[in-house]
Amino acid sequence: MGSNEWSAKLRGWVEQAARAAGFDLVGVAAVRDPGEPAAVEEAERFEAWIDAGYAGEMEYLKRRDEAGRLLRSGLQVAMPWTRSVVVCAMRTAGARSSETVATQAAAPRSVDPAPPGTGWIASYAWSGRRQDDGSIAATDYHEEMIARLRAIEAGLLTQAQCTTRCYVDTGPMLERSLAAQAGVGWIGKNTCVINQQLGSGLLLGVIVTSLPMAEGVAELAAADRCGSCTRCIDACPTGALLGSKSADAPRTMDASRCIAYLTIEKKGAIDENLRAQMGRQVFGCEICQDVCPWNRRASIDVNQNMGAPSTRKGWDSMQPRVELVNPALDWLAAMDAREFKRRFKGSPLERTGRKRLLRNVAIAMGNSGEARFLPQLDEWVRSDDAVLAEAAAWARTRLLAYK
Ligand code: B12
Ligand code: SF4
Ligand code: SF4
Repeated sequence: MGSNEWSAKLRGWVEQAARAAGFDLVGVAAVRDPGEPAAVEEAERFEAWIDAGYAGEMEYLKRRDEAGRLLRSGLQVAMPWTRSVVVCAMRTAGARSSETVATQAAAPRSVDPAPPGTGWIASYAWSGRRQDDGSIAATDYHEEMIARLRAIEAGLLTQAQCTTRCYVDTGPMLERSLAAQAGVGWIGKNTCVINQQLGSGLLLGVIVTSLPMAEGVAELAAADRCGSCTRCIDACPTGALLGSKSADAPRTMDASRCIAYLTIEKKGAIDENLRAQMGRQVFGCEICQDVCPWNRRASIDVNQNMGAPSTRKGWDSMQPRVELVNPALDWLAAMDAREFKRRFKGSPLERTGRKRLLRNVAIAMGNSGEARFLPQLDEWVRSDDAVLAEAAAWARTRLLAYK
């Protein structure tokens, strides 16, 4: 007969299983009762965030149940049966890149000097799987991680009597908050989960379970190590981070100003007042992570709390695709629909699509100071795609002003 609660033994088993599945970090946390002060505080914080308009046009974050409660304001809103979560974390292809890009002593960063006329693609989207011919085909962490979570889930169901669900990104929950409760890391002023050893170049996956914690099995919450630092807040080009010098400053962002939102999520035209600040980012943004001292210090050793050193399993499908580091803007611009599909099918860029990527490339060209991009922009100004044509016209005007 299987266990019907999280004993220390079962937790030890799940930690081993997660490492065997290729995760770098794992933690277990009890789901808070909705009436608990910390749960009420979190629900109120999330509601206030939505009410302030910080979610921009991300309508899925604003969904409510029939009683009017925000679906993401607490795990038990959408899934009343939940009692605990297993939170797993895997380093991004970018965080792993220093180990495979032979010329780099450290992972390449968006804030390092780069060849003129190049853009930046967020390093979580660099991942790929090596093919027999030596090339690397794009992969997406959602699919890679969900398969690994399901392998752990299958094992868990043989060890314990419970109901489970696996989620990567898309579940009705605040994954970062659950990760903090499970001891994966603390929530930094850049709003990312930061692990003391591995930094914040982490992707999260969650197994929700109906298993309660056994009495005396404590959670291992990680200490907050931001202190009076404000590097991320100071470096954010659009002023999206709303924290302060104070160690207990809120860890909040106005996502409607965040370049990751503008480049990946925002459909249509991007607010003209934010375009110049977008710099060369064409997909996502990592500036507030790249300036964080904890990412400089990140090593490949897993937090002592979590046990053995990081496994290399899972590497096969999370290899960095070196051609996506500092991609030339004219290389991206020249990709027709077929070439875009060939390069990005199966990658996180596929969902954002070529149309939005070209809009972002046009803006980055405008910010580049490189007059050689004027003919491409002239061509786009005549495009049938009104959003691209308008972004190109803006970029053209900006480039001409550099002269
Ligand atoms: C919407 C979303 C975005 C939005 C908004 C981001 C944001 N900061 O809110 C945009 C598009 C901007 C975005 C960007 C990115 N994202 Co995103 N995103 C999400 C998503 C789908 C929902 C997050 C959400 O609900 N945000 C709303 C705010 C209010 O929630 P929150 O930040 O979780 O904040 C809560 C906690 O911080 C908590 N809180 C605040 N203070 C404290 C203090 C304590 C002690 C505790 C316990 C809690 C707590 O209260 C808040 C709730 O009100 C999650 C997946 C998920 N389901 O959770 C991924 C997720 C957060 N994103 C992720 C990633 C990787 C990114 C990018 C790095 C991608 C990129 N390179 O461009 C950037 C990072 C930008 C940044 N600095 O945050 C990872 C985070 C990994 C990590 N190490 O933290 C996640 C978990 C996806 C995943 N499965 O791995 N993202
Ligand atoms: S991801 Fe970029 S735009 Fe968003 S908060 Fe961080 S630095 Fe600012
Ligand atoms: S840059 Fe400083 S304040 Fe920002 S997340 Fe890192 S340690 Fe915290």
